[in-house]
Amino acid sequence: MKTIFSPDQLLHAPTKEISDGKLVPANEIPSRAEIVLEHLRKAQLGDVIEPRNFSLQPILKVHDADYVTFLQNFWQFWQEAERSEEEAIPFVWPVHGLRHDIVPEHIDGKLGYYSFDAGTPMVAHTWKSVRKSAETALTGADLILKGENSAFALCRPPGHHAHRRLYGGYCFLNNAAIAAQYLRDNGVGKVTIFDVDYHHGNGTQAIFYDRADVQFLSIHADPKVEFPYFLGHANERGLKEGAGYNHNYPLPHGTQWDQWEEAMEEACRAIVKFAPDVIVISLGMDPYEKDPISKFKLKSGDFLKIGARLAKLGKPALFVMEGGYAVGDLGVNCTNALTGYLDAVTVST
Ligand code: 6XA
Ligand code: ZN
Repeated sequence: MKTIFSPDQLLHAPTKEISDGKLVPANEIPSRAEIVLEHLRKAQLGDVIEPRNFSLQPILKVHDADYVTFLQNFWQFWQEAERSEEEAIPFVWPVHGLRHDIVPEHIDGKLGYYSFDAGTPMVAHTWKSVRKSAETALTGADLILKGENSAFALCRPPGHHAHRRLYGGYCFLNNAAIAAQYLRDNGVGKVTIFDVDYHHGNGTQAIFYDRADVQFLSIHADPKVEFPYFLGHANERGLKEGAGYNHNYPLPHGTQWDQWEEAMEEACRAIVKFAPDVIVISLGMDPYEKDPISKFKLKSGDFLKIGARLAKLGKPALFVMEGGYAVGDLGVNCTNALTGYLDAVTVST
């Protein structure tokens, strides 16, 4: 399986974030990608290649142009506003009852308008990294289009919380959604996005909520008690043509493999029924028992089982990395998911 990654994805390097009501050291840090690379190389998973350049067009199929322009020019606005801080954090949002139809001119208004949390700092090179991360996912999609059975897009920064015009949860561009849309635009009939990250993929859900050509399924911590809090309940089933194509499996804090696996089996039945041509896996390693910001209890070996079960679906698979912050074990867990997949594919063919 080829891995796609660009060193430019390391340039976004925030040092802090707001969490638990205080400034704490950032969790979504460049070393996450480095440790994954190191372990994939050790396991000889396959070649590591750089993403190719894309125009903005495939990104603009998923994100609104004014939002992309904001991300692209943000650091210039920040400097023009004579802000000396090296990390920009929003603090005011157009929540219930406030207007969304006028984009503020002021930098703090813009920051709040295009975000949904205070835990996602922007820094000088954020745009460069997030664009490359999206191009990493697109290059993975290209490999699948060229006939590869699987590919691993080592996306960092992650993407599944990003909406059409909102960033948050460490995500700016929705890498999995951009790849899925690109597959659709290049002749793939039906795409499933299966999100196994600990957190609900609210952005991906919202992007495809009224569509029947892209199925979305997510196994995650119950939003009643976990970020992102405001989306991810079981009764969100899709709208209009998309009714019935959205599946959420919220689980309680403390969930261990047996319960997680039951949800995965239910999700797999829905995937088989949908019969996609390609599966995009939003691969988060944060359901892991030692993850510092999560409360599920999956063990390193369980990621092998996740990979093997995905292989049994028998469809081309594009893995797109999302979360996972137990940096010491992240490389092992990610490699387990991918080798679990490859070993099972080898057995069944
Ligand atoms: C709140 C938690 C952000 C979650 C990020 C994540 N600061 N999403 O891992 O999948
Ligand atoms: Zn997560």
